[in-house]
Amino acid sequence: MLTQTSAQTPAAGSRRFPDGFVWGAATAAYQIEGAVGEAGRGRSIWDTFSHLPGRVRDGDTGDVATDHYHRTAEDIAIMAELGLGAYRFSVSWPRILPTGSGAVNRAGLDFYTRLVDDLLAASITPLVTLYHWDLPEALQQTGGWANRDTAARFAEYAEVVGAALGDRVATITTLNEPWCSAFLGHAAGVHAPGLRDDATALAAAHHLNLAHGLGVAALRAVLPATGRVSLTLNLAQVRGASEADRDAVRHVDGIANRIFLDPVLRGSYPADVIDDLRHITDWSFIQDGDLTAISAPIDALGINYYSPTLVTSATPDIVAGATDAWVNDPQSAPGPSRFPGTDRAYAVPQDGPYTAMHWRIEPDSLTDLLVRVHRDYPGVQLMITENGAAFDDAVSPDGEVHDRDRIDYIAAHLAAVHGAIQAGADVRGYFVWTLLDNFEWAWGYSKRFGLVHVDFATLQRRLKDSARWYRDVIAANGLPTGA
Ligand code: IFM
Repeated sequence: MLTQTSAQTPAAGSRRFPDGFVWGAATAAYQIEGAVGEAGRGRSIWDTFSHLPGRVRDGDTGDVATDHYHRTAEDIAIMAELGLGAYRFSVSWPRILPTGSGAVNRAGLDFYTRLVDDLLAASITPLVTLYHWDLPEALQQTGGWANRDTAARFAEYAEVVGAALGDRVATITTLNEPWCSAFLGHAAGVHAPGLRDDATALAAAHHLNLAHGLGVAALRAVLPATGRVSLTLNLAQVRGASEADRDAVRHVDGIANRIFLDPVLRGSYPADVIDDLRHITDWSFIQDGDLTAISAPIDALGINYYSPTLVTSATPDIVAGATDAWVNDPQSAPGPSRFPGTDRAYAVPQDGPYTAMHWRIEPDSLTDLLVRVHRDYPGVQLMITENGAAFDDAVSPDGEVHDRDRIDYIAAHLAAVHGAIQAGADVRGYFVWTLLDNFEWAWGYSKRFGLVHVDFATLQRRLKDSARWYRDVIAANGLPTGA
């Protein structure tokens, strides 16, 4: 295995975070809200996809989810009890614009207006993500992200939300994890809209980048001067299984990371990525002016990290256990998953320890990733907008959820973030994924990531041990001695 130097993490007891460090938790609309047919909300591609037979484990859907839509007061009270400084949630595009564009659904906007006001009243800073995968179904009918026009529709939506909430929201994030939208949705087919076409996936990736850029411009036009705009990427920390796998590492880093980072933060697509994938696309969907729009300055980059990625150039038949590429990827869902062009690289099964997603636990990779992004893309503030773990939590006979493994996971990753800050990375905040157990996409309700246990039969909430532990971390602005 290629080894990388990890920044040294400091001794336990010295892990206080900088003053002003933001402590939060994150969620996403379709994963928690439920109420899919209420108050004028339109259909999203996840409503459609989750109702298709065989696409989501056990036939689960987000129809009810955690019923957060009706339980916002209870959920905000939980956040306040934990002492969260900030709450990152996503707005459901089809609640605001039921057919993706045109007339605004006032009731949808009112829901988020109340949510923002109630958070502020509880002294919790709201951070809004505009797109966490729930594209209005009507826009899918006109091609979805494969259609360039969808980027323009996104900018209209960004303007509506920015104008309504931008005076009270700290940061508006355009997209969450466009890698997932483009590649899990259009190449692997394991996320909505469930397509398997590499050329379409690459067009979708570009149109998502364009949507981000047009969205930034639309937001800047309506936000106050203090308004902050960001993008969240799920970046992969890629390593090779052997010294011979350097080209596989370069290739996968290109299509996992640099295909999003470079246009946004450098104003160009990486030449090697363009070359690697010419056999799939001629890239003619990139038009004059697109890269100028995409590289509009942002105020922060959100990074979501769960697990490292190990790759090889060897063909799968000679790598025991290797499958069609990416089955080990942190964001992948059950079944075969792949990147476009991964005939050059395959994911290699990694040793444990694992979370319940079978994702290897390796906190040092987070330090390395943050230091690398800080080095290669200097000048942009970083936030960990998602980090956390699913485990097979159970309610104990004493009525509590003793999730020591989640505490250990978060503690180790916070130490890794602290190490990155010590090494110079400009990391301003950390958001646990996630507040509540919820609808984990193609895994349905079978995977529990929450600080708060949800009984999906009764919808009762119950703080896990990790929630109380996180409350103490926030209060101390750092890890307790020995954590
Ligand atoms: O649940 C997801 C979230 O929606 C996006 N990032 C990864 C999480 C865990 O898979």
